[in-house]
Amino acid sequence: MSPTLPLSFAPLDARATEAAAADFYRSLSSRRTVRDFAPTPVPREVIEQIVATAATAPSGAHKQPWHFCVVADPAIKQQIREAAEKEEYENYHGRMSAEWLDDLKIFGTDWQKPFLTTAPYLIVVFKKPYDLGPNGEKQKNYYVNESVGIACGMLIAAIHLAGLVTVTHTPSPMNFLQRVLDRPENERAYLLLPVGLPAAGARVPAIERKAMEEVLSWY
Ligand code: IYR
Repeated sequence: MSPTLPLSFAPLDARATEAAAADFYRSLSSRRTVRDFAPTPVPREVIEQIVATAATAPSGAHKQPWHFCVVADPAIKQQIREAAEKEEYENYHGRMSAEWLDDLKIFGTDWQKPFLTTAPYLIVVFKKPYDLGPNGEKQKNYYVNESVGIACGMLIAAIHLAGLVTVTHTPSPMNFLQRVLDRPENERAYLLLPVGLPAAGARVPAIERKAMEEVLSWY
């Protein structure tokens, strides 16, 4: 039997549980995806704290199959923007279906991605389908998409609760990120999150979330 520890757990009474759940809902429900960033600097410590929070996510066999690259260097941001816009140009001019383009109309997106250079940081999340052992041998990871997806959800919540904004950007294909950031062969770019403060006067689409009865069924 491997070693165990007593669980550190602070129980809440029923009323405190209800209040805590409601407070957390209120905090997260004000989150909006933002595409217009202010160039205002954000302390590195805040970003480090946010990434530390994401890295507390549960993962298959506790393999923690993620790596977070934070890009603050303007030259590297510019390189990423150029490569992403090249791919997005192709997406918007033939690779995406008419139905897809129609679904995106309300967001007003196009192939240009100025947020990749205006946001003070780009967090590029990599997934690791396998780890490399001391002799370069492949060590399998499990439920990698689920694990990294959960970590990204926690990252987005941490960004929001720190008073910052982001957009979940998935330039497609995004393998150029592995090359630009010179990442090892066992890492695959998973998600790109520009992080910072919203531009003055930033606007967001007038859209609503689904009603509870559409998203929840009790049995
Ligand atoms: N990746 C493209 C297109 C795009 C796709 C979806 I689905 C969105 O919700 C938003 C955009 C882009 O970033 O413009």
